[in-house]
Amino acid sequence: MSSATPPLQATSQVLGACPHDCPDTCSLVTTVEDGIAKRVQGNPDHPHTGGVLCAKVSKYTERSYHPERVLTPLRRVGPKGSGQFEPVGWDEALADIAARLHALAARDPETILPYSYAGTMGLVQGESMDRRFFHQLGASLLDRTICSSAGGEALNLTYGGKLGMRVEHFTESRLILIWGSNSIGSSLHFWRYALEAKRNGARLVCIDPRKTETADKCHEHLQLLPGTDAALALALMHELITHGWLDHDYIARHTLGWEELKARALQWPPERAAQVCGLPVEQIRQLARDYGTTTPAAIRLNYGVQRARGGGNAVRAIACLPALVGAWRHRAGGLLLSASGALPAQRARLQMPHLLGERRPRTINMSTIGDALLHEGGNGFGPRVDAIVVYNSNPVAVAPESAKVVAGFARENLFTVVLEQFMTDTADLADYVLPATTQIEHWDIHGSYGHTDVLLNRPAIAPLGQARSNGQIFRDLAAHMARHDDAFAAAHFQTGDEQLCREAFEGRGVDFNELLDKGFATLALPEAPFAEGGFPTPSGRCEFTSAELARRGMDPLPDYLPNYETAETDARYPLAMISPPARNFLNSSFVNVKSLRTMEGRPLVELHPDDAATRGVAEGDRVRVFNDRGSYECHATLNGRARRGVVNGLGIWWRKHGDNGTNVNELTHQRLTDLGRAPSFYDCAVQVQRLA
Ligand SMILES: Nc1nc2c(c(=O)[nH]1)N[C@H]1C(S)=C(S)[C@@H](COP(=O)(O)OP(=O)(O)OC[C@H]3O[C@@H](n4cnc5c(=O)[nH]c(N)nc54)[C@H](O)[C@@H]3O)O[C@H]1N2
Ligand SMILES: Nc1nc2c(c(=O)[nH]1)N[C@H]1C(S)=C(S)[C@@H](COP(=O)(O)OP(=O)(O)OC[C@H]3O[C@@H](n4cnc5c(=O)[nH]c(N)nc54)[C@H](O)[C@@H]3O)O[C@H]1N2
Ligand code: SF4
Ligand SMILES: [Mo]
Repeated sequence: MSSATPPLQATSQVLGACPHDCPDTCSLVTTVEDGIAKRVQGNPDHPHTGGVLCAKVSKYTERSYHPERVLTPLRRVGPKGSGQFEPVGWDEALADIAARLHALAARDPETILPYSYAGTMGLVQGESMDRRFFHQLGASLLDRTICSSAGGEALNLTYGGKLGMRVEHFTESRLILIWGSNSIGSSLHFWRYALEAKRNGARLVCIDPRKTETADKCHEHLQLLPGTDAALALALMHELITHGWLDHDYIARHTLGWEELKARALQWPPERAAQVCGLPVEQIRQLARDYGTTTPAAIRLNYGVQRARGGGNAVRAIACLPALVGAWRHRAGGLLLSASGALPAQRARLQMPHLLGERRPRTINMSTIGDALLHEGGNGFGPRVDAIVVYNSNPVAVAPESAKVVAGFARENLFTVVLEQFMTDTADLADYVLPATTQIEHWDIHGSYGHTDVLLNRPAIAPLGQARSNGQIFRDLAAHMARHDDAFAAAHFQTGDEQLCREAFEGRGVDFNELLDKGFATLALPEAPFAEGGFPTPSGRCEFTSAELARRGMDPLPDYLPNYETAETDARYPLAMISPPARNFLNSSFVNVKSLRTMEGRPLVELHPDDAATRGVAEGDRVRVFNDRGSYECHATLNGRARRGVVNGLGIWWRKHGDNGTNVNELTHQRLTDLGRAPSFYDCAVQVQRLA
């Protein structure tokens, strides 16, 4: 079905993997005719993909062959941000970049910062040669917190790892709580399993401040206020306890801190939570009854819950529920937030942290990149950041408090290199833009955070124009660095992308030949991970109380922490804004694909009709959404998806497509979550005003 290198025969089908930051990690089949990719489809032989792709990646060829692809290296000629660039040869660009990075490193390598996230989730194009390069350099380290680290740390503290149910077993669940996830939009293949469960008679419950497409299709929707999930979870515990809907045997054998958690939960009668969450008390009681009396019950938790101040505590509180009712005993019971902890990847081999030697560079949090780039240095921060190398990310659009991010990237004394496929908001502010390949042009290998298969991605076509893979770019950059520093001449800076794919799971129970043959391989993992306890925590139990949190001087039990920004904290901004992803974009990717942008229409904010009426706003009106940090102009829609007091600013448009050159992140702030040092994107108070 596939060919090892770009195909020689006239028509072929090449197996790949979807690179995007999505839990589904689909297996792709690219049809190639005469060296041109004609279409990208879902692999019918891969069970999780089931031959179906989302609308976005069905348009992948439109994205790869987009007329606005960056296909040559570009060097800035005008002032920063003027958008004036000239094409430049690879050698000239890389020689200059290497010379400038070398000069900075000779003074202090911590002045250099890599900035990358999950533009591709591939282990090779995402986190291999790049890391080797920056480790050798001794550059500042990046704390990659922008998405999942609050929930991730909460799982680590409670279960001992990012571990959970196998997604395919949701089909056998009798009750599914879809908690903080618009699965139809963001995890279509999980939704297919949930639908199968529904057909088998399962009850589906959605817990989300927004009336999403997913909420529309569930039996019940709890439309709580943003950032109040911990209160809801504690009230559910209260009901489980007072009604005796508990698995005492499981609690006694496999949990830590039951008496303490019980005392905490008993402070949360449903009436109290109803007040905090803005929910009818009967709805909370009913959910507790369903959860306490239905077996097996499963929770599909997702990242919507953890993007507020108390997001880590909320995930911890929710993660306690399956242990209380013994849901883990069944393979179709328990919880799934992320299964990425089970991935046996050879990360150290790919990334070579030992190249740091004795050096221990400072770490900069990607979620506060605005402040970091504006920092003059000193005061415990270390040196000013003088160079940033961005790849697989578009921070100017996606990082919080954009005004500061833009000001940081606009610094004339910041040397910025962006590896990109397109002229994003971030690329616009670069000194050099280096053309990167798309997924159908390079090798890669992928784990998944929503299922437990490993996928191989083969190149289907030759790189377009002069594009090079990230792996290739860092190999080439290392070759230029070697003129200044022998260490970069080492053989590990020459490992090719295909070889890196082979090394990624070598000796870890994943058969590369099976990957070459089928495109995917399933990890050998237990059917029900915690049926017999065995949590990889220090105590070996599900830790309701955490000695680690106590050691940090924090509350060892999960609790409800109110949002940073509420109507009470500042009466001028009475509306809570959340900014979940738009269905036809993937974060800020695909915003430039015309067919998808047409489906999304234009930048929107969803308002409740009552909140609109008091502001004189009608359907389709232009509005200004604002707070002290900035102003975002877009159009209002009263489509029934917003609850009273909450506005939904769907993300993440490119700033340059915005009515006033901004997007939702003009309004978000850089304060971090309780756990995991993550951004609190959905903890953001605003006001809305009609524009003439
Ligand atoms: N189409 C599409 N798919 C995507 C993405 C995309 O941009 N577009 N992004 C990908 C990425 S990077 C990620 S991390 C995943 C995210 O995957 P999910 O976390 O499943 O993301 P969403 O589906 O947006 O679900 C977040 C939901 O949480 C809700 N929410 C907001 N605040 C709260 C709250 O306080 N409590 C509760 N209970 N719910 C809340 C939002 O209204 C939204 O419906 O999706 C991935 N998939
Ligand atoms: N307000 C608000 N902000 C948010 C969120 C939200 O819900 N609300 N969600 C947050 C979340 S969950 C996340 S994960 C972040 C995501 O933020 P990012 O990780 O920055 O994701 P994208 O916006 O998709 O940008 C990825 C970029 O990588 C590029 N790219 C893709 N593949 C390659 C490659 O192989 N090589 C190179 N060099 N480039 C490549 C793409 O062209 C794209 O421009 O945004 C966060 N920001
Ligand atoms: S974005 Fe998600 S649903 Fe769409 S093809 Fe990729 S993995 Fe599948
Ligand atoms: Mo994310």
